Amino acid sequence: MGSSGAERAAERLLLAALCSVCQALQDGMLFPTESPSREVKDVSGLWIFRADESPERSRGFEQQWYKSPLAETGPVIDMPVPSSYNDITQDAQIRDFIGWVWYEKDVWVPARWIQDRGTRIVLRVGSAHYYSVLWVNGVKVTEHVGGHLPFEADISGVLRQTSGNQCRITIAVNNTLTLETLPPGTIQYMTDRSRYPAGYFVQNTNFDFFNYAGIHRPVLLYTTPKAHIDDITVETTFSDNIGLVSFNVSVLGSSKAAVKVTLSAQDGRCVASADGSRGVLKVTDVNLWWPYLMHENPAYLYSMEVQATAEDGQTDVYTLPVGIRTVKVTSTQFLINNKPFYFHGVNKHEDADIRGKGFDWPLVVKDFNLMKWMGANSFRTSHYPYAEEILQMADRHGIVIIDECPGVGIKDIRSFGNVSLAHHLTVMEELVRRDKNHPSVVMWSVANEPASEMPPAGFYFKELVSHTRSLDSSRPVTYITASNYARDLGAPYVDVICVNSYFSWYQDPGHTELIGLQLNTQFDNWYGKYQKPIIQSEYGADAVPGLHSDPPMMFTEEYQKTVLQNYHNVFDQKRKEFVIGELIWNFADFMTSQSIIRVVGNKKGIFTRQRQPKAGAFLLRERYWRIANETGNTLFKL
Ligand code: GCB
Repeated sequence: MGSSGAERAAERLLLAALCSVCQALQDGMLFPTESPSREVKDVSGLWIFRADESPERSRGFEQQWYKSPLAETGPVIDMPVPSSYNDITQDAQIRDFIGWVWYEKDVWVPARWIQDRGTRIVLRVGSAHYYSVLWVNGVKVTEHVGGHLPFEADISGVLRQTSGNQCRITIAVNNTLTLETLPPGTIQYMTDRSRYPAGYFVQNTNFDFFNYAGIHRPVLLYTTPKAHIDDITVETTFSDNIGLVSFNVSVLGSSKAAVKVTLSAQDGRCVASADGSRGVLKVTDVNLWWPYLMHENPAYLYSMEVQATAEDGQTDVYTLPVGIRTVKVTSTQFLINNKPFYFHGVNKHEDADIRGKGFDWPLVVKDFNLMKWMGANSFRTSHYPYAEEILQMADRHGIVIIDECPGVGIKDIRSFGNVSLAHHLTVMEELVRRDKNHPSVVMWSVANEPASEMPPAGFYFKELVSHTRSLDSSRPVTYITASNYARDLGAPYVDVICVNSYFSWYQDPGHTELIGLQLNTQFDNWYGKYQKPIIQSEYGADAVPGLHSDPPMMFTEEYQKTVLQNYHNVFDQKRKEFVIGELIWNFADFMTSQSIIRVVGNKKGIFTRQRQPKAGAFLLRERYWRIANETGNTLFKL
């Protein structure tokens, strides 16, 4: 790539795409499900792929690779979807590739979809990192900025105008990060010709995970009737034994659709119904949605069926799981259903061998089994929104979520400007639009460890937090901080203080005896200044599995355990006061970029990357089950 070709291309695309995202936000983003009026066809699987290795990464656009089958314009390789492309081949150039890559798949669209003009056909990508452009049969149908949220396009017209049932889907994806993307990054050209060849560049980032790229979540085709349910918003509360579900349904394609809403219990019994697109359902003898280990019958979900019947008699049906629960924050507590909730959980990553950040059901189910095994009642989606399927699992298992946007590594003052802020607000809109109806989501996190001591951070976070609250007033808002409390400019705006610290690791390495003092000081400083409840949102130590020493030394399993124990002693004191949670960093080892402080990735997992326990996992298991029995409303057996 010559001078700043990739950057310029990325920036041009960013601006164009932001406009289309703003418009798209007027529409909903309901998870595609089947119903009597809707069909879903998963077109994930084996796709073909080519990285554009031209110096400017622009050959694909110049030669219009989307116009004809990709195999006709050059060599292609097999590429699974969903998956990151980085670890699939034996080629380090593909692993570390920066720029445009091209994916293509031919699919058949059922003839009845095309013939029935009352059917709307939508192409949806669960997520692709970072910029994406989509074509169907050579016609551009949409583009999207941002690596962790879904995007979709109505392709009915294109399919009907082009070649009928055959559908060639082309997706170009670019992982170039700029100062204004989330997360931010920069491309650096190396100009010393005695050390680097002409055109040599690297991508610099300030976050500690590998910048996996590609189509990370399923690609779906789905149908709705032309007049269709576009979005549903529910908010829940209760009083004594009466649950209240307020709903708002938006219908597109008909201005006079008749909407009917029915709420059913788990045994199929209808417990409430209403006519109209807005209203409140009353549920007597309500079964509340409780977190795992807080109640003997956690994660109770009702089923809300929405029917919209248009003037022509066509009915669209969409069913949404609904958990009835409340969330409140006081100066010392986090309340779920008016009862104190203590977060004993984990921070995760979407990360695994071979597939990178690609969605994978076996991995998701294994991770939930491990979380439940260890007695974790919560996790944070560090450092970006996770797949919707994961949130659905959390709803069904009662695992509480702090839902984080990809605002990680915001360290450069140029990333606090207006363009960055506008994009950050848009990403929060996309995130809230997607995740607002999940009972498991109890708090929004707008960023992780930004340089919140820089002067623009005050204005930036004030805007960001208040905008997020205006999108959803039913949940608290936070961001995760690592900075010195006295210099933090964003903390006045958040509802809960979330602090990361690594005493005896990044500070005073080897000195676990200092943890008690330093952690107490940390908590007292933050609480003294803000009088808000505090979550220890990260703490931990690297442990290379199988490495042992006694007395403990850094990188051994014993050292990781000792760090944890020292933190726990303080948590046990402070949770009687204002500490409302502890989230270990990290659930599992994960891949990072290569550096002298990472031994094939970050090893702070209490499980290995292959999900086998280290000694720390057993320690946390004992602890979490004990805490559950102390703080839950019932007794649980380990
Ligand atoms: C942090 C970051 C996290 C890192 C972790 C570490 O503070 O939030 O992304 O991976 O520390 O292990 O350094």
